[in-house]
Amino acid sequence: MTLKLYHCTRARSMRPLWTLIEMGLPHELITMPFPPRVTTREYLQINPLGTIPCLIDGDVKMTESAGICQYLVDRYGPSELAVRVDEPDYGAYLNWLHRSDATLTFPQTLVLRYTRLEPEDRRNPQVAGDYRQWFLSRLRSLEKATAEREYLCSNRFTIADICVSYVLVLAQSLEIHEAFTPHVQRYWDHITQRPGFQEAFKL
Ligand SMILES: N[C@@H](CCC(=O)N[C@@H](CS)C(=O)NCC(=O)O)C(=O)O
Repeated sequence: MTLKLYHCTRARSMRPLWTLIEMGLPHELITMPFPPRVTTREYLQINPLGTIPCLIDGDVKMTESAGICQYLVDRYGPSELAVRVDEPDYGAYLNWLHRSDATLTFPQTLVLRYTRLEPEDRRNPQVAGDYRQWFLSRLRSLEKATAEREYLCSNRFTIADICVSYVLVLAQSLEIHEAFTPHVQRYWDHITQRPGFQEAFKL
């Protein structure tokens, strides 16, 4: 059974795509123009939310990017990309996985929506500015973490790095340049040298 991933270039589906590439797992990639809710109406029959990613693995259907990464490493591991329950950083690992989307990507999506996606007359500089600031203050946790270590958990590259680095992909595309504080910038320069990142970034 082939893993099937629905994707839009450089959207949150980049997280599971990068994980699939790092793990060398065979998969079928379906790339759609963004937003699929509008460009690819038939996609709503696969994921009624209209959001990407969507992973299909036999009877399993998943639509949360960090959850899909966790599923892939646990279901198709063992993989060094996962932090095991018996490792000291297991709690930090789960915290970064959830923080990557709930705390760090969420405010960016409001910036995206109110600066670019809405029609001109519905754009809202105040909402965009407030959530830009919200994002930057939440991102201070990453500056602190990367000042102290090369990778976020267990002294190795894991899906926590994949999920959090995607936040920086989005920050770059939204031109939130202040996100790249000194240690975050060094972390980004290092992580983006990975061939897996480069491939997932361009697909
Ligand atoms: N929490 C979900 C959010 C998924 C999501 O909202 N994806 C965005 C793209 S990054 C999307 O599909 N937006 C299109 C839309 O809302 O129509 C995740 O982490 O995968």
